[in-house]
Amino acid sequence: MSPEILKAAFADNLNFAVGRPAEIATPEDWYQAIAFSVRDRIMHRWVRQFEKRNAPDVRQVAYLSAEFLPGPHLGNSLLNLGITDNARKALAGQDLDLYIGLEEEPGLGNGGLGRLAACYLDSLATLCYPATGYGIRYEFGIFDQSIKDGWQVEVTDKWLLPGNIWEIKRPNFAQVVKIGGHTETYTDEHGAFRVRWIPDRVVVGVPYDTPIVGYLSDSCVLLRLWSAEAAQSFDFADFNRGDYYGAVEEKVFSENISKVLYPNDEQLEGKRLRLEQQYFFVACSIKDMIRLCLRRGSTLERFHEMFCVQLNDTHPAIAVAELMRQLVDKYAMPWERAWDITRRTFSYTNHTLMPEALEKWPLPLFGSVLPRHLEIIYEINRRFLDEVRTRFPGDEGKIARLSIIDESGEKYVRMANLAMVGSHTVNGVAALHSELVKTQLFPDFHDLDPKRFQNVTNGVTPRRFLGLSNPGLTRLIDGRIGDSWLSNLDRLRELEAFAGDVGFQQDWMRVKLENKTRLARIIRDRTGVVVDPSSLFDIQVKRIHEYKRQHLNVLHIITLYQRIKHDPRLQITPRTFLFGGKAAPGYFMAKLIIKLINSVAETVNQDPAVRDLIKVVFLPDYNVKHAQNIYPAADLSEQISTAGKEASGTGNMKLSLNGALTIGTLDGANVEIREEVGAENFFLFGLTCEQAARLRAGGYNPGDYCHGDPELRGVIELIDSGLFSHGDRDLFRPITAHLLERDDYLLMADYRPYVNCQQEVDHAYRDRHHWTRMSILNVARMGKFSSDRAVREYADNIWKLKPFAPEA
Ligand code: GLS
Repeated sequence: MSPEILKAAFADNLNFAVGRPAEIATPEDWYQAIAFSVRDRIMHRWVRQFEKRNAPDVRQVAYLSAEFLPGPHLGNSLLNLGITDNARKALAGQDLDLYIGLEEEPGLGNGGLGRLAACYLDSLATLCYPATGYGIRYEFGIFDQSIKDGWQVEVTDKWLLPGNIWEIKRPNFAQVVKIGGHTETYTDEHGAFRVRWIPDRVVVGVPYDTPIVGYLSDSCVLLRLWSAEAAQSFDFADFNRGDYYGAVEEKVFSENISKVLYPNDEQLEGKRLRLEQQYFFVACSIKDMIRLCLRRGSTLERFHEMFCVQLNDTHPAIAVAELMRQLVDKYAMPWERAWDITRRTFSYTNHTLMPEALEKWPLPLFGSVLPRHLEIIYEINRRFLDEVRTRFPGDEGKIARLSIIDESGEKYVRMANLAMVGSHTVNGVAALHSELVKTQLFPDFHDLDPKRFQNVTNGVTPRRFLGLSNPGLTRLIDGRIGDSWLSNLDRLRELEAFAGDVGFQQDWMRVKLENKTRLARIIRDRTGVVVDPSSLFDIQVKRIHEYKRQHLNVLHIITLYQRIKHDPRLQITPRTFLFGGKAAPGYFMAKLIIKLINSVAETVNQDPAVRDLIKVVFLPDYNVKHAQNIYPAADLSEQISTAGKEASGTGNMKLSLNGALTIGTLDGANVEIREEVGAENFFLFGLTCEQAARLRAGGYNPGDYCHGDPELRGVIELIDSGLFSHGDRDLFRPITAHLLERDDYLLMADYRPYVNCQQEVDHAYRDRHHWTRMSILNVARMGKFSSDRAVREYADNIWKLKPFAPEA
């Protein structure tokens, strides 16, 4: 698409869609005009593919996810369409990057899980798989984080306020969803015994569609997000009686369902509204698939041939019971047949072993929201447990563990067991995690049917996280190995040949320095802290969680601080420690860790004795947009979770892909990253998963580690002395007391190995050529972690899905 054509398109859209004369157009107006022009081009592709996508023999994947975190669309869509340079030319002197930067991102997810879903949509589109991502159009996404006095403050995310150009409302495909009430039996016209659900209320789900275009592939996938509306938004009967508020009440009540994203990562929020959200989007999506299946002239007997449905964690697991309800109650299919179709339709990805994330709903609550589903789940469970009993007669313990209903105390519906029973395949998200899913999480299910278990190691899209975020490095790589690596990441291997090339290393260092200089400016503008771009940028960006151990990182910082204070002539590699991440609003310890980081930053950054050898920064409001500025500037990537706790991680991949070296434990995908990049190019420390388990089993006493290590003791004492809290000795006591008394995440045991490993990092960074060689090798060996590879594995091994050729 030539610059002239784009120029005309921008002008047309400024005129017709935005309605502003060029002379007075603001940057926001220009952003809109460009976005409309890009959307037009995506729509063109979308419409052109319509018939192919909807051909009777085309099988589709439906990716059901309560979270999608796509990031701003404009920059990525320009890149994927291959028109960034021409768009720049078309704007002749105007600042395209400024316009791209104006876009509000849809924060419809908490962290890794939602971002993974977005990476998979990018790869599904790029590889031309027919796919739809189904989710919720939250009016308010993840809160914006600001920092006041070192504490996190949550601010409502009003992402829809400026309007959302990328979505198209489709009221003609709206679905009605029932909630609450009771069930009744009746006899149908053929004399058959049937059940119907009489709800308390109904809401309408209206889909909003965002087409996602693939990278230079001409193909699109759809992100279809459901928004809740009242079935009847204004009750004239109430209004005429003079009850104005009553008349709009139902509207407010119904719209609540898609109002706000629950801001917890890896934590169950057992609230009625959350269950309603889950059911709402699942019911709309299943009905939408049934509609599409019937429209294509197929019968529901072939539903599983038309659709495979991936459950992104247990949040959409109610889909198993919903499909059964539709097939049995609405379409009068015999139970056995419906169950066979259901089992062939679903597959389930587990994303966490954290017990607090495993969803279970109190039975009375579940029954009051979904009375018919509870009956269906009982029947699924009864039949399933009968089978188990024939295989393991008399093993009541096993039956209790496998049951979808937890009856050990107060009764619960276990969503993971429902997902397991209703799926043909379950997978974990990294090799280690998939092993732990078999051995720790679902050992009884594994005994029952080991063939059902698979691993698909996560991947990330190199388009957004290298091509778009790091244009300098992209150009440098293109210059050596051509540009086809962006859709075939294994080709980065060709960079290995240049790892020792001094000229290439210098270019590599130059690009990194430019990226760091840019980030240093952002840090200064957003926090007021001045950092030196030539210092080592040591970065930990991710949700704040005790298991991710941001506070272990802080213990190291205080260790260095202590050393510098004790020895005024000490020479260490100057470092900038950068943190970013949100804490769940109700997670006290995580919020206190943010306060600790900011308090240590305040003390250390101002202390002249530190001689600027270390700087500590907490960059507020970590989100996709900010991540894109941070990854390219990282020298060191902190992946320091307690072994066995991080299912995979994906930030670890993005940072390494941008040339950061990892300091990490043998946890999640770190294990595979280390395998790929080579042990000599990875800073490993800490307990393994088995060692951690043994330590705990043997009666772990964290206090012993502290008392046996004067330096560690000094660090803890310094925190308790009130030095970082204006003399308040109690402020951080919940953290230090927990570390000394319980230390669930084994920081005390891993402290010394971590600090020693950091010393190796310090030394390694002094040899810049060697460091750069390691950095190049990290990038060269990241091919495995492309989401294209992951999506192909899902398609081949789980979904049995074929790409379609987008060109007619
Ligand atoms: C998560 C895991 O914690 C991450 O390790 C994983 O990379 C991600 C995607 O698989 O899923 N699970 C979760 O609930 N939030 C996550 O980020």
